[in-house]
Amino acid sequence: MEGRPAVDDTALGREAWSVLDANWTGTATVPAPGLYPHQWNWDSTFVAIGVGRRDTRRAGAELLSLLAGQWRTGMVPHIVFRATHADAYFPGPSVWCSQDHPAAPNGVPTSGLTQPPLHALAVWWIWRHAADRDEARALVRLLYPMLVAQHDYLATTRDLGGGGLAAIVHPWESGMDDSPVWDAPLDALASVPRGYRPGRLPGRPLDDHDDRYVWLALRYRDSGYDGTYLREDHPFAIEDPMFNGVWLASCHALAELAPLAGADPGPHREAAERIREGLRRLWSGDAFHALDLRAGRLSPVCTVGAFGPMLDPGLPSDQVAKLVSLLESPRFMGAAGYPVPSCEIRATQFDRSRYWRGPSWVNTNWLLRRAAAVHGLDDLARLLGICTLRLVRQAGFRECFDPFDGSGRGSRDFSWSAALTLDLLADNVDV
Ligand code: 2M8
Repeated sequence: MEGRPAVDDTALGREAWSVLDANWTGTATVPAPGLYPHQWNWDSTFVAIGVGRRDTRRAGAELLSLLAGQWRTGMVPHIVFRATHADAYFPGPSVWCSQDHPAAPNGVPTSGLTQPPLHALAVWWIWRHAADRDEARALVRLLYPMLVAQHDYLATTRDLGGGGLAAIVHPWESGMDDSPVWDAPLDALASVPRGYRPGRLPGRPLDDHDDRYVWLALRYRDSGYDGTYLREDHPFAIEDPMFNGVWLASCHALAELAPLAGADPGPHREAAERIREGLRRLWSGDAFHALDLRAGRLSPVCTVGAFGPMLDPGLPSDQVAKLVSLLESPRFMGAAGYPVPSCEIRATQFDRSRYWRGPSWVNTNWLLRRAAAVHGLDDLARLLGICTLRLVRQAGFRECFDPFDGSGRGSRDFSWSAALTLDLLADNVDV
C-alpha cells in the first residue's frame, strides 16, 4: 500500500482541483499527464460532471471542446487530438487519418471510434447542480442538438443487431478496453499479422491482442469508416450492457433536457423504451452479459459492465434485486475490500492488477452509485460513495486500484478520479 496520509474533505477537494488544473490544457482536461496527452471522450465527460459542481462554465468548455471533434454523422470520437502532441500517443492522428474523411471536422484531428454516450447524463447533472441557472440553460440549449445527433447516430449506424441497441465495433469503444469480455471475440479474429504496435504500455494485456486492437481499427479506417461495412463485414460487433445502460440513462436525461431547448421529450422516452426492450436479449437470468453479434452468443464472463442497465429507472424490480444481490455477493463487493472489482473475482480471467480485468475504478463506482440512487438504494449508494472516497484518500487520484488492498494502479493524478471525488464531496457522502 502506498503511503498517503488521509486528508480532510477540504484538503482532498483542494488536491483534486490542483490535479484538474495541472491536467487542463487551456481548452480541455487530459486524462493523465504523460500516458494520455490528448482529450478522451468519457474521461472529459466525467471531468465535466465533477467540475460542474462548482464551475458550470468550465464544465461547458470541457464538453464543447470534446464536441468540436464531433463528426457530421453525429459520432463523438473517443479521442480528440492535440496537434502539439501528435506523436505522443499511439495510435495517433496519422493512424486514424480523420482529416481524410468528409464527415470529420475540419482542423480537429480525432480517432474514428466512439466511447460510452454519457454526455446527455452529464449535461443533465450539470444543469441539476448549477448555481447559475441562466448559464446552465444556455449551455443546455447549445449542446442539445449535438446530443440529439449523437443519439441518432447510435440508433441508426450502430444498431447492427437490429434490436434497438448500439453495438461497439472495437474494445476501445467500451472504455473497458482490456476486459476479458473481449478475449473470445478478439481470439476469433482471422489471422492477424504481428507487429502493428510500436511499443507496449506497462501493465497492458496480452501482446497478441495489441496487434488485434490496431488491426481492427485499421480495417474500419480502411473501409472509410463506413456504416455498411460495419453491418456486413466488420468482424467485431458487440452489444455491451454498460455502453447501452449509459445510453439509456442519457436518453432519460435528454427527455428531461428537451423542454429547456424547446423540444419534445417524447422521442427520447421512446428511445429509452427501445433500448430497455433490446437489453432483454442481454439478460442471462442473473445478470446482463455482452452479446457477441458475430458469434451469436452471450459472453460467459461477468464484469462490472453487467450492472450498466441498472442506470435505467424503469428496470423491472426483480432484475434490480438480482443485480444487487450479485453486486453484494463475494463475486463482486462481498469479497473485495475496495469495491467494485471490474471483473468478477471468481472468474479465471480475474487479475487484481491488470487494467479492466480486476481493479476497481472511480468512474464505474460512480456509475454504480448513480444506479443505486436511481432505484432508491440509499445504503448501497452511500457505501459506494464512502468506499470510493476511501480509495482516493488512501492511495491518491490513481487511475485504478487493487480491489483487495486499495493500493493504486496505473497513472497518478488521473483526472476522472479527481473530478468524481469533487462530485462525491459535494454530496457529503460520508456524513
Ligand atoms: C484507456 O483506454 C485507452 C484507449 O482509449 C488506452 O488503453 O490507451 C481506458 O481506460 C479508457 O476507458 C480511457 O478512456 C482511456 C483514457 O483514460 O484509457
